[in-house]
Amino acid sequence: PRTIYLSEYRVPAFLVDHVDLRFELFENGARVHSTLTVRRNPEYPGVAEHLELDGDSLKLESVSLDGIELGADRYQDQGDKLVVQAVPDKFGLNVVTWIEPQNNTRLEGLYKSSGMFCTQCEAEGFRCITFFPDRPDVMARFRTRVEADREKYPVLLSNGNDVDRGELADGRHFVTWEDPFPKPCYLFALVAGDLVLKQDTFTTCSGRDIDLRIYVEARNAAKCDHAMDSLKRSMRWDEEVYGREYDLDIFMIVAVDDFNMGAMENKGLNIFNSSCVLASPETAADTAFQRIEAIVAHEYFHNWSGNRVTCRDWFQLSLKEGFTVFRDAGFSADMGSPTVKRIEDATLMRTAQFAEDAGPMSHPVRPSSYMEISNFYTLTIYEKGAEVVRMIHTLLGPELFRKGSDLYFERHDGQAVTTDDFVKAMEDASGRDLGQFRLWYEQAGTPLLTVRDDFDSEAGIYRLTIEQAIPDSPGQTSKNPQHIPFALGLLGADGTDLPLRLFADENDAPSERVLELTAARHEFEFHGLSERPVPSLVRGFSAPVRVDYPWTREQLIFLMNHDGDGFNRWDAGQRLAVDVIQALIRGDEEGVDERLVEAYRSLLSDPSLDQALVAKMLQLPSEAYLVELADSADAQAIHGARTRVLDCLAQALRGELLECYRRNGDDGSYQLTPEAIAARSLRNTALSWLLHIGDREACGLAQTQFQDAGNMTDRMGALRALVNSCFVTEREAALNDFYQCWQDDPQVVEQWFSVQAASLQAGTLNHIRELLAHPAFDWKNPNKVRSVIGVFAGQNLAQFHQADGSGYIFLAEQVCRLDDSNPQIAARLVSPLTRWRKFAEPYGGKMKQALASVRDKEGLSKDVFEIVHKSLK
Ligand code: HT7
Ligand code: ZN
Repeated sequence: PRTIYLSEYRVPAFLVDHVDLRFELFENGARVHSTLTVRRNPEYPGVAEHLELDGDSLKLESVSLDGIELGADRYQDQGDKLVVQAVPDKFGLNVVTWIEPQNNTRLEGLYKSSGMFCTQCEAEGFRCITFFPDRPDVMARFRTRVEADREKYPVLLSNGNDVDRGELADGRHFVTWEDPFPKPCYLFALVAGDLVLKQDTFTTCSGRDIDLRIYVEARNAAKCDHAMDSLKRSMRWDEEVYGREYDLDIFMIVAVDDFNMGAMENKGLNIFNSSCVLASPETAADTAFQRIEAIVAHEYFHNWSGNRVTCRDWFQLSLKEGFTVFRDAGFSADMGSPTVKRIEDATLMRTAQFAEDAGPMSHPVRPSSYMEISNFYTLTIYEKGAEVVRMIHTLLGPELFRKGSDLYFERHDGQAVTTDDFVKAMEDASGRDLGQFRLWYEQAGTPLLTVRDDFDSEAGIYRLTIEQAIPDSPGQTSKNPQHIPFALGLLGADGTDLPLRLFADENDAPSERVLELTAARHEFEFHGLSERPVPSLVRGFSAPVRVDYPWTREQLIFLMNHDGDGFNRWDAGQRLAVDVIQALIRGDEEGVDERLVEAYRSLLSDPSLDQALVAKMLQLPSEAYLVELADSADAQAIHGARTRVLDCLAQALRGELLECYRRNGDDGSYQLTPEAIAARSLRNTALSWLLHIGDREACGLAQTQFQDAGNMTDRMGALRALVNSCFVTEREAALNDFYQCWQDDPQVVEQWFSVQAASLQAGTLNHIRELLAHPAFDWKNPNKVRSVIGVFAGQNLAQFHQADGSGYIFLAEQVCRLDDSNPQIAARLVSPLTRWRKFAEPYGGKMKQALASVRDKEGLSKDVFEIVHKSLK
């Protein structure tokens, strides 16, 4: 496969002003008539004689130019390109293609899912529908006529407004849609199916009524309320916080069962993975409700950050994704607990993005090359991209940031632009120089900050030295220091924040500062201190960096109890637990430090603490995070040490856990407030810890909870605790019961698969193979594949990392199998193996072997090829 470079970017030779599409949808295929209004791009350097259009898996039927059908000597169908020779400066081009959506298992372009037609065009799916300049800087107005059998497909949708509809011969009908906003073809969408409609209205800040529509299969009609409410909240929030009003008269969401990702922001017609839109308290857990709210918001926010202002090329993907994740994070923080949201985001960064940034696929937020763009929908583009925008927000402050975003939207409305244009708007609006800051977009790798301090008690000066180093990554060495906002607090012995005086005579010094690191080494002095303070570093995870500071366990316990920053209270608890677990792994300590037990005892027994924060603090660092922190990870040793800590905590705190369980009992109502979510989290954590140590009484509580639960959070909490316990009969009974009850609901069956695939007890390789053979498993459905294979390889450390390598061979087999039907999913699934360098022997070597077996598969897709080859380099 060919590598594409950012440095090769050229403006398009031809522009398309208008696209007229007509889809004839049949059971054995679809005919697509496309008429393009094309003109030469005056900005293109030189003269292009031929028009080149992208295509993929298309059967070309005819080509006409200005109404005259062209002979085969006037164009070449090269499969991935249609070259039309010697074209005039301005012309109409009509192309007719035949495609087979019913056989499209890649789920790119036009495909069928549960009997309905739907599309996925980002990033390069439109070329699977018709020949077109499939690049985001070609923006056109679309008019789309969809024709299909009326009975089978009563609902026919596309972008924009429906402008015409009518009957056709043979029981067929049509609807025509017109989108007034020019857009790149990746935002095109079409849906045809037998769907029911849930409708609502939103009145915008300027008083326009927007028709909100969610289309789902009839059986899901009762599961749309949460998505609809989330949508309305998002629309209001974007008006209030960013001044962004919705622009069309209709906003539609469609739920689709087979979908490669979470959702897609097509203009006016968002298409969602069913699991990211459908929810009821009986069928979806709190995490699903929160995810749905965040994804609905994310896709809605794209209407401005992505659609009105889009990307010039796919190297700029983070322009829309990073900014939109930043926006949806702000929304979620405002809708729930900001501290909890920050903890969740930082956890994802530190566990998974840092790992990606240190691995073979490491790439900058704005990459400079790729083979397959689908492989670049990564945590780096999304999450690190959002952190980069967040740092701009921190450096500028909320007012100047808002000025910058207003300027960005105003200046670039209707354009396809770059991350640099975004930074420039921020600079121009604020007057700040973000020259060095741009390195965050260009350099890959996670900066390591080494922090050391000393206290001069005579002078009352506390000195902090901070050194930054950015590790080498593929193709990048000797990196330059980056511009890092470093939020700092200093705690006195009584636990209060001390004033941070940078000068001896500074009055009214703040108790928190954002230090700006720009050099490889900085030294800061804080004056007027009568005692050695305890530092609270990188508060709120003010930058996506690693911090090396020699905290003592006493300091960490002190911060856990007193830090004024909730995030850092949580962080101190995590660091303490990591330290204890790592000491066990190294064999430096024989037992679990009593101080950890006592710290957890205080958390459990003090109801006056913020319970949402306590619920997070009680979660031990995940195995994945411990792997990420290790130099050479021994998977079984990590699992063993963490399990020992859990055992010890559960044994020592049995009374407190039972009390916590009772205190947080279900009051029968289902609310999504941070308090209610925290209560459910606490009672289910208590239950799982108690079952972890085989507590009989808790097993009874779990069985009762499982039977009586009024919501899926509690039912699943009980099921998970039972499935991970030693109570084999009870576990089997609950699993069978659950399946019998929910077998007709695909989203619930996915949860049933996941809970088993993640389980230490139930998730053995043999059992995973049984799940793959289960009648409810479907190889063509990405959610099912993810819920069994993805969860097993990504979340079941102890069972996946078997010393004989059987878990790796299993994964390699499944990746090869999926590579033929759905390369995007195969490429995502292979990722656990790419981390082979991180693991100690015998794991690392066997992971590498499994990866090599994938490399040697015949006819490997470009998607998997890129990942595997880069990982083996
Ligand atoms: N912008 C959307 C990306 C997306 C996608 C990309 C590749 C293959 C399939 C896909 N489905 C959706 C999702 C988003 O970030 O909003
Ligand atoms: Zn997005």
